[in-house]
Amino acid sequence: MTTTHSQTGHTQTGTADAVIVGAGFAGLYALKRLRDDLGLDVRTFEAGQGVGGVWYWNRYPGARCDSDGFVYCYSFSRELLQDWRWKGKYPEQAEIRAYLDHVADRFDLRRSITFGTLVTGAEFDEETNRWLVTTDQGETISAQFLITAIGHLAISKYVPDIEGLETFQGEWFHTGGWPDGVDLAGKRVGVIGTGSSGVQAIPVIAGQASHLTVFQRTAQFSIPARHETADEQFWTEVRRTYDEIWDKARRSAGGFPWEHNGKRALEVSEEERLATYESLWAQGGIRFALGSFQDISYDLAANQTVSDFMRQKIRDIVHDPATREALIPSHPFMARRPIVDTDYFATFNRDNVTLVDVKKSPIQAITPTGLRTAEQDYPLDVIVFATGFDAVTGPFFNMDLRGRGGRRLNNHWRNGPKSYLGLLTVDFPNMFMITGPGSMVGNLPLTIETHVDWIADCIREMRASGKETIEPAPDAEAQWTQTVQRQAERSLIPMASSWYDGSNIPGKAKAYVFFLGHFGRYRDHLREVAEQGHPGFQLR
Ligand code: N01
Repeated sequence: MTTTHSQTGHTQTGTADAVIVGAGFAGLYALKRLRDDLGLDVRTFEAGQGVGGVWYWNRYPGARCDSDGFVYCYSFSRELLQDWRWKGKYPEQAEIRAYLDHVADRFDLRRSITFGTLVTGAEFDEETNRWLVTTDQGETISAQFLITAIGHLAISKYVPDIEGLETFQGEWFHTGGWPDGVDLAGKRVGVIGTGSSGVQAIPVIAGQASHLTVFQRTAQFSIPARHETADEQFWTEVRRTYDEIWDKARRSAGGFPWEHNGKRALEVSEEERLATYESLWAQGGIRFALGSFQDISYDLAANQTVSDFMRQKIRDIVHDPATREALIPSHPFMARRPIVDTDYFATFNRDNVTLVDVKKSPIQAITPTGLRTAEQDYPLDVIVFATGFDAVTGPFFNMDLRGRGGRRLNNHWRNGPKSYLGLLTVDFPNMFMITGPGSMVGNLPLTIETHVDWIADCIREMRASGKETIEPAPDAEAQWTQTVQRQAERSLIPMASSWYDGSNIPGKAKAYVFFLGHFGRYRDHLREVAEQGHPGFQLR
């Protein structure tokens, strides 16, 4: 181990060509590409004791992928696809971890990963053009490239500041950091929050607790998952059509092998419209959001047809009139990230489940024995915070990142995150962000592969041409950041507040965090930028 005193004042304990932060889907694939395909010396640091990233931490009851497993996986290796099959349509959290364990073993990735180690900061040294990356275990690694594979949601759990939480005599947990061995049997449980995590956890907790009280601030749309097991015939078909599936997904709007039907919702008869929604509803899952009419995500009148269809479904399921009305969302479907559930609305027909509308009757305090709203005290043994995350920027700000001239990332992003193409940001040379802010989202494993491949090709070219650093030109970053905002404003996203614009966190700068364009065209654009010699980037 070398020990060097650097320009930045850190005491260096080791070197690498690249440091990767995180060992989830993004970090594992980046490690494979950079180490095995480019031959770089790579160190990966992971805060968890195992691989998985967000899937390592999110172990709440009912945690399950809400995308179809056959495309929620890597596509880079045909052999990997041949030797892995999910048990059913939507893999459970533990199954996804098993998959990522399998990937780590199959490609011998663990020897380059240091587990249980949090990257606490990194500083760019302008004299050496290298990053000095520090960890909570006392390491300071000098590396030319810093790859953030930190995801959008891990490590940045949001627990609202509710008076009295420290006085609570029961147990409380956040869905994003669920410990092993929690037993809810026979307990009075309160769940705060009805986003994707709450909606998945609520039906499962209702089956375990003696009583469940759901504290809902905003009613949500949710699509039935229609989870089912996947048989041999299904997998034979997936393998037979492997190329077709991935080709479609890569060219699609959302990174999935489904497209809208090319029609506008109001150009067809009501009969055809309803038949379209009914058929997709019966299939379930994210396909319902992507596979109907082309204009439901940006045209309010078109959207009204699908939103009303879904509101009626809630009315059909929920028996109690007051509960039913409280569960009807007022914002348009797709103004927030779609949620996929198993028996969510039916859970409110159970005798042991109560819905409390905390918009009408706000939470006032947590007491030693439960939770108090403006109207009533609710005695509880366990409180579950399904209250989300300081998303996207939170995991970055959790580290002390300093670029050129010691400039801090949270200063550069104080009015909202900025990037060029979601990949790099000004004054932070060679800090490649995998699915960073301003990147396209969609089917995340595929977005991750798109980014990692671009980054690996870029590094290969830099090395071949003797360039030491890459960073965006300030005007390219400004323009892209504006494009990201404008694209979101053209959709229905501004009609609801959520983590997509930072408004879920009190005091956070309001800015759209993702590019909400067309996935296939975004991929084409990235490829063109690379082919044209990286216009918009400064290579030195
Ligand atoms: O978090 P959220 P999440 N008082 O921010 C409520 C991914 N994910 O963990 O809507 C009362 O969506 C808040 O209320 P409101 C997925 O990308 C994926 O559920 O702001 N309530 C909301 O109901 C997802 O989008 C999967 O009014 C408060 C909830 O807490 C993302 O993670 C599974 C409150 C937060 O919802 C985040 O989902 C799970 C307060 N003070 C998650 N503060 C799968 O793939 C917040 N809330 C399966």
